[in-house]
Amino acid sequence: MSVNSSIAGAYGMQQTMRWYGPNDPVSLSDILQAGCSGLVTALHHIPNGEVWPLAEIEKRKLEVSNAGLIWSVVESIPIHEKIKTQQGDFQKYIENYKLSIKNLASCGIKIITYNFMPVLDWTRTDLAFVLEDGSKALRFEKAAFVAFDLFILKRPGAMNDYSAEEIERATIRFSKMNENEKDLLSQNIIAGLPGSEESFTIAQFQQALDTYQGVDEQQLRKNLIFFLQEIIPVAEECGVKMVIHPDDPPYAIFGLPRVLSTASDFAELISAVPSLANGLCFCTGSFGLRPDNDLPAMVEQFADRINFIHLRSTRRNEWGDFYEDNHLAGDVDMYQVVKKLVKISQAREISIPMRPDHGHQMLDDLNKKTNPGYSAIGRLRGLAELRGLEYGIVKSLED
Ligand code: CS2
Ligand code: MN
Repeated sequence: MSVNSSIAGAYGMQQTMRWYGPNDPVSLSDILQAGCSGLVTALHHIPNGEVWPLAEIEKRKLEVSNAGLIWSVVESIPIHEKIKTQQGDFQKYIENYKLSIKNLASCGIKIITYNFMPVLDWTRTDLAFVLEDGSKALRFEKAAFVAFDLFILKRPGAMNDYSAEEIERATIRFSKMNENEKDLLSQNIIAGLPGSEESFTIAQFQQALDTYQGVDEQQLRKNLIFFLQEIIPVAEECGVKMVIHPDDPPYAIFGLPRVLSTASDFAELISAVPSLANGLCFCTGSFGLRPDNDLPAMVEQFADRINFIHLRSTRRNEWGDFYEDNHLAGDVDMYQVVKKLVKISQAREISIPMRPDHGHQMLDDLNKKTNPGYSAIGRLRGLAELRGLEYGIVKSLED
């Protein structure tokens, strides 16, 4: 039994945080003290594509429960690139994936996150963008990103992907960068952010991009649906909910196709594979980058399939730049989103695991080595604000 409980004992959001395992500078005790009852973690030491062994799952589960927490969600079991492109022995990787699902289910871990982004997981250009209050945030600066693509990576055909204005802004931006800044930019984009299982050199990165020649959006979607047709019956049989995390950012980058950026993208997956085991990780930070994604409406539309929630807010500008703002600030209408989430949880009579998705590096953490986006204090602030918001909403719905 954990010492923390969800808001007022009502159905709503189960408070969780992500933990990267024994090497994470944030401890399980820190997460418990932040007020969490649930934990989100993955076996990052198991190479991408291999089966997660029962013994390793049990070991992690025990470690988590000994700390007074419940391992509520797996984030993520990565999808091998060969499954996304359907090359080589991809069927072997699908079979391995099924075994990992079964092994997790037999240990009682029943929500599994994954994403279907080609080559890169989430992408940012700046991991220490200083905000007015002195805290540091993750940022995506379009001109720097385009400069990397055109002048550092020198991707064939990249010029065709940008407007004359974007190219001009990138050219100016690049001319002002020194060698250190260029190296840091490359590292931020391709060396792998927390949670990504891949890390590349420039040459390796171009090779990885090349494996998508001939895999356009339509083909990638087909490959995702094929994968779901294979694994969802297995998940359903053992009571597991698979939840797909949206693309971040939710539009094409590096000429790679994207298939989970909008409500209609997910609706297509449902019509192809209707089982309720085919679920969604509702990440407001990712979906919220597109003004055409109506987040509260999406909560209603996918009410019976949202089985994991990432709450975070970004602020974008007219140039296509964005940074991660405070959880209750930025472009996301967090009040409306949380209100809808509370309502769907109450209607379903469950508590849906939620984590504050990223936080600012702030206070004492500014002097520590932290995982970008995953420092303790910034996430604690985000979680505390979100908890208060939910509490107020739950109470006012009772009035
Ligand atoms: C990121 C990703 O926005 C996010 O949640 O931190 O690491 C994300 O968790 C994975 O892409 C999910 O598979
Ligand atoms: Mn997320």
